[in-house]
Amino acid sequence: MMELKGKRVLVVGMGKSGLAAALFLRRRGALVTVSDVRSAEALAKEIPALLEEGIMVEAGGHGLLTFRRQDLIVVSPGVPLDTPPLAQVKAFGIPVIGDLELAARFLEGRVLAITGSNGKTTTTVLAGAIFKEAGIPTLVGGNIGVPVVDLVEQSTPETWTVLEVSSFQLESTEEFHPSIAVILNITPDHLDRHGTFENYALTKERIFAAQQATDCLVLNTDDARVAQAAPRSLAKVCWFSIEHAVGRGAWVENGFVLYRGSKEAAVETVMPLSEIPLKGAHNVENVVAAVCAARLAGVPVDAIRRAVTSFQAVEHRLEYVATVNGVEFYNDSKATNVDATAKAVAAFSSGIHLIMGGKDKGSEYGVLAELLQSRVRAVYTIGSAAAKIESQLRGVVPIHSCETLEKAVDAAARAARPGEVVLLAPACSSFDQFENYEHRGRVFKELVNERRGWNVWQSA
Ligand code: UMA
Repeated sequence: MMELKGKRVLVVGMGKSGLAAALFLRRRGALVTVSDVRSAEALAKEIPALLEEGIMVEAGGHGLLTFRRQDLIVVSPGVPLDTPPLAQVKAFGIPVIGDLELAARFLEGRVLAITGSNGKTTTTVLAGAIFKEAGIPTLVGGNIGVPVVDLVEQSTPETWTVLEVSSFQLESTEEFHPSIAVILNITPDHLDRHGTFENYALTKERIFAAQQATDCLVLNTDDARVAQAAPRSLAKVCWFSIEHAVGRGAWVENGFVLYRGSKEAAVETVMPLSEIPLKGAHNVENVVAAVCAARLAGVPVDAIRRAVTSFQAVEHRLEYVATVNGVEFYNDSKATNVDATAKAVAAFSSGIHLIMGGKDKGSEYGVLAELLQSRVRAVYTIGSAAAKIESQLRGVVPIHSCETLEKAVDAAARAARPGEVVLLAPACSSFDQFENYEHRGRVFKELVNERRGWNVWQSA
């Protein structure tokens, strides 16, 4: 375990994870400074609470001198490692780690870590629910919104910590060592930060970099890029698939989820697909991945089945909002990349009015053309990515330029006929018009719920 007492530690970023890290480090006796590019005015809530704890604060930018005077630097996930002062101090030999690595050095018990471009949150919450159903002391957190550092002090040698981990967090790991690691899928995302798809994929692979032969790596055999990772792993590789049987792992066959621990072991029937309460083939993948991880951890089949059957969709992930005048509204605000939007669209057979747009992340929207043509009646664009989306999807389906979510919901609701669907699945991040994807999803739900009254009034 790392000694922190008396060490000078700089935390970069004063968001959720930075605040958690700063307070944790302070409790362990470190001399902590937090640095953020936001102004002191913008951080008026955070700064007094930190000063109160004896933590120093630098607001309005990252000063090189602040960075040079440290024994350790802890970066928040959203801070790129090539941010100027960070890149410079690395050359002076000051160790730079992320919040995940910091937590990993103190967490007790075992870790199940889940990454992937899409489905991480649902799989993490579901795996956590399965472990809890089996009576295992379980903590759930990470990229999901609960800083992993906040779980450290609750962990014990008996705990399973179920973590959603992002490429941003994995970029700066060294010793992070999950007993079970899961890679759900790898499709283009965050190319603005990682540069190329291959760099992004290799960053995801860091989830198993410190694993050993006694650990397990669960891979999606249906995803070609994920499957390529297997030869680079020292861990026991297990597979999941919704398309065919696997030698060791979980899969779908004849309408059932099945599992076997090894090629020689008997096949276990976990549950019928009809009992999975979530919409979309991608959610079947998430369930099968969670089943595989849970069985590897020794969770009995009956606890898995009970937990899956009673599982509710996580907020903002293809979440049903309401039916207004026969039109169903779904909130998939967490569809922040093109692949997630494709999966959301694929969950409905036709009649979709799709709201897309936000802040572009260097994505290619043209790959959606075929899918959109067969299922989507119209696209309603919002945010700064609108022009790019429109130019890449021109002629594929009718496109309405709406600028704001409010106008898009209004236009889509007016155009949709009973039996059709209005789907928010933006394929972009939210930061141009909203605080984050949760804020965007909440605004969408409020707009939909307002329409419930509006429609009653209209038809009266
Ligand atoms: N900042 C700087 N310097 C910079 C960049 C940012 O000071 O160069 C500051 C910002 O001004 C801000 C703070 O850093 O005050 C924000 O830090 P952050 O972006 O790391 O955000 P947190 O609030 O700490 O949230 C992070 C994760 N955010 C990101 O990875 C962008 C959250 O994931 C996570 O839930 C939370 O930690 C708790 O673990 C969100 C996310 O969007 C959901 N993740 C991406 C995704 O899922 O696609 C990876």
